[in-house]
Amino acid sequence: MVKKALITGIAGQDGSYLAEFLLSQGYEVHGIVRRQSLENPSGKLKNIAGVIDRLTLHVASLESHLSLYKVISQVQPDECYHLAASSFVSYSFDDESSILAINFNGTHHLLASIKDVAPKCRFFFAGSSEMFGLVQDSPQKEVTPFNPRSIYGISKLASYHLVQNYFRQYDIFACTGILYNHESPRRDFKFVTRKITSSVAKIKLGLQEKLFLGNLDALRDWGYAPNYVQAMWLMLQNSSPNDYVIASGKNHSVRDFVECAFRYVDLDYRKFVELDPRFFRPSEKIPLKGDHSKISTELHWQTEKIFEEIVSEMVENDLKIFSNAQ
Ligand code: NDP
Ligand code: GDR
Repeated sequence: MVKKALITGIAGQDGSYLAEFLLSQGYEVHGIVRRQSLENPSGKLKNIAGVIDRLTLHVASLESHLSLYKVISQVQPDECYHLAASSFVSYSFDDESSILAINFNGTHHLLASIKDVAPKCRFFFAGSSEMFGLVQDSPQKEVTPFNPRSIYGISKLASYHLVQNYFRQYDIFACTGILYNHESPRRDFKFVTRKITSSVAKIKLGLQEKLFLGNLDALRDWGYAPNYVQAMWLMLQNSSPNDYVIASGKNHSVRDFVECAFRYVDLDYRKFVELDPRFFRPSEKIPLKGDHSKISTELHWQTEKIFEEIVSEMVENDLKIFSNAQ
């Protein structure tokens, strides 16, 4: 029997890689997109353009319980990967309602629908290192106490608790991957890595003069997105639902990323980078860095691509995009 997978956020960075991976494993792949995405396929659906003919897309939105219920009833998936979210982290708490409506209520609508009409469906939830927030220890493990400081982190942590309770109360195979930052040429331009690599490409091609950034000393644990979606799949092949930290286990600063990206095109970043207070966020005293030993030991997941390789692949890709656009 061909397995059916449903991916929310299929046109996002992770959703698109996961769709390709599941197709390569012989799955029938269904994905949820918003109506606006179908109206602008060359924009919002570009990440899945290469495989769109092999996917079945459904229009639904995380804010609408009914739309999700209908998709789950119709598809009857064996596995559901819940990746859609309002994924940009803001510390301003100025848009709490919409972030909670999308990230928390959306997770609830999906789980409740699965419980009612597809209780055998296995459920993966994309949690985040932002659930740990202000930490006392580094690296963080699955047992590290959570202390989120953004509404995004709170919405992910609340969803994590909901996911655990759907397993305990209703015996749904539901689990959370606690994902640290992961990047790729499909990363959205608002995130710092893609902002840097696209600017480096444009500066090299003479299309941009300066790159304005926030805190260059902020540390992140950066991994490779195609590698992280394999961890999601492994988690749903497990004998029982379990939560795992998915991380590279290494810290680099934004400055390291900038230096590496400019070096790739033989430029000195100090001539082009300027600080802009608009992009500053309070930095962590103890950095977010994950310990992936549980998933490596239990599910044999291994990290792929070192930091420098990820940076080079992203710069190379942006050089192609912006030279073709000229
Ligand atoms: P993206 O931002 O690239 O993709 C998110 C997707 O969610 C987009 O396709 C977006 O659609 C969709 N979406 C947003 N709001 C809604 C809505 N209301 N209804 C339906 N769909 C919606 O994220 P990533 O692929 O990078 O991340 C995947 C998941 O992993 C997210 O949940 C994120 O929070 C989490 N995560 C990601 C990390 C990372 O480093 N990438 C690290 C930790 C966690 P549209 O294009 O229409 O906006
Ligand atoms: P993050 O990613 O907030 O970690 O969330 P982002 O790339 O936005 O920030 C990473 C670090 O870079 C610093 N920074 C800047 N960030 C942005 N966006 N723009 C800048 O100009 C800039 N200058 C410095 C930030 O302060 C931060 O320290 C990502 C998302 O994918 C979430 O969905 C996910 O949950 C977390 O990673 C883990």
